[in-house]
Amino acid sequence: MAATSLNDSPAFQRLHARHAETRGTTMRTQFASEPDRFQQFSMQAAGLTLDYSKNRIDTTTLSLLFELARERGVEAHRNKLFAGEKINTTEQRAVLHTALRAPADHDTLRLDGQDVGADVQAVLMRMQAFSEQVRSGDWTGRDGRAITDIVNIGIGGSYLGPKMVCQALRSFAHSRLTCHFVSNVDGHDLAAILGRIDPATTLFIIASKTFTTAETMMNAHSARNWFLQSGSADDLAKHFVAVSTNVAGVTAFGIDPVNMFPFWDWVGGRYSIWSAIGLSVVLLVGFTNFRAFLDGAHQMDRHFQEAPLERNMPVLLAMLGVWYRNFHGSSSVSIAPYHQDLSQFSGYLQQLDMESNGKRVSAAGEPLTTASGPVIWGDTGTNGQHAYFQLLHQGSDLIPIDFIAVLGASHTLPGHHAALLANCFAQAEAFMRGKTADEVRADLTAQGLDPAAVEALVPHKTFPGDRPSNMLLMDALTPATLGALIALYEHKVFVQGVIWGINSFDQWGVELGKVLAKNIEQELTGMAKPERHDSSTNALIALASAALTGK
Ligand code: G6Q
Repeated sequence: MAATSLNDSPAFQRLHARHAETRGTTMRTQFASEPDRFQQFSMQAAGLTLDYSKNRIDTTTLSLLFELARERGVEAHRNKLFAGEKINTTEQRAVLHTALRAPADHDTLRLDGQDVGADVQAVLMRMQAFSEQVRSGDWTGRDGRAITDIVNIGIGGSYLGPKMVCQALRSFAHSRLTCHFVSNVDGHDLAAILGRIDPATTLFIIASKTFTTAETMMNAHSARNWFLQSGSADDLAKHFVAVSTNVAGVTAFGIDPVNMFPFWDWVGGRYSIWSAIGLSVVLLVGFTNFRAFLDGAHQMDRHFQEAPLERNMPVLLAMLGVWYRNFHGSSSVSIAPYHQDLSQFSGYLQQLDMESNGKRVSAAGEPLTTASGPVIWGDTGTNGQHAYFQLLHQGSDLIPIDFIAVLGASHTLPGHHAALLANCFAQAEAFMRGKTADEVRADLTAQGLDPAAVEALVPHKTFPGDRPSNMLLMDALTPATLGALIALYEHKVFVQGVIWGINSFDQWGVELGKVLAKNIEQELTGMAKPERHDSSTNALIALASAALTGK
């Protein structure tokens, strides 16, 4: 990462000055005076169109943002990422999710003696063969019937990606197969699914990179116990497979390594959908579609590697985000997909972005002197409109929004898609334009309200506008465009990590609570004597102990 602090970067200082200079300029006036703003501030890559014209930018601000990207060494860091350098320095790991989606004939990479490309292709071939057996019905359960239900047991990166992608590609799903996802250690999660499935036609995928994650192990053991209530241990092999890097752990659990799909420590959990962690996706939509998904991401990788920073979609998105985070004080970004099949997308991005860039020290361990990763949140756009969009339009914070819209629908219900897109575009327009007090006054007067009533309502019905948004468009939601969309955000997050000087690939912040939970669980179950915690934690443990033990 860049050695100097971000604050000391000359471009960063100039951007502060630029922010002050442009304070009085609104997007509304810019659109009025720059008729080709869309042409100037939109671009295409890997099947995606990005309209970034509704941002508080002009060419001068943008060139300063690219200057900052260069000063922070974005190009050099990008090259290190693709070259397999161990840029996850706290874990001494390479970060090679891009190698998972490279085509078979791509230049291969050697990492610590491993032929990365060959290993990736070998696992993909196994996933293909297995998925073809399950999908054709040749892989049968214990009584000879074909598999109907797939239950992916995993959490975090071993859950969010497969769940989001299975949902996003549901129009490509095999008609006999349903995928379920269990992540929560809360038994209500697993119990609800076990109540709906037939063990004889269910395939469990135990998805865990480490195969030690407490929630996943507890759910996996409970699923196996449930299965054994009606079946024999000899049948386990037909119904349990694993995705992991831990052969010993998988074997100890009782899954034959033949039924284990491996990946490697250079695949971070939140970047693992492209690996065998995507097995549920392959089963649901088939290998050809999964390959198209990888290819879409690879197209975005190539664009990210090859396009100059000024025409580089992930870099653009990243630098716009930096502009709002570091110069406008925006502490969150709202994601608004206008497609029901992308209803899990914001949750997926939440992990990708917040686990990667939610850090307050630099890669070198120094405290950061500027703000870093924002809060990522959102829901499908239409639902958000009827809930929190109020705050986005008229609240006191400036929250940039990423709209995601799909021009074609995969259903044939008349009218719906035009209504959906109209809402999406109208919202983006409303955020940009706002509604002035004079416009409100004119409207209310035309409706016949008396002047006193008009003036009482004006402040409430005025919209400040000048609220920035990006619009990401694709012709259709396909495996390829979905792959490109995810890769776009991965690289955006990477670039922002470089600007802030942090290691985007570790996640130490999730560890402390895990350790404390282990201790408290022992206390709750009577395996250990209650420790001296603070008075709040002591009281909570006492209440829960009483409820759990009935004493
Ligand atoms: C992601 C994180 C984390 C991880 C889960 C599950 O980047 O590392 O979300 O994916 O903790 O870990 P396992 O796959 O090892 O069970």
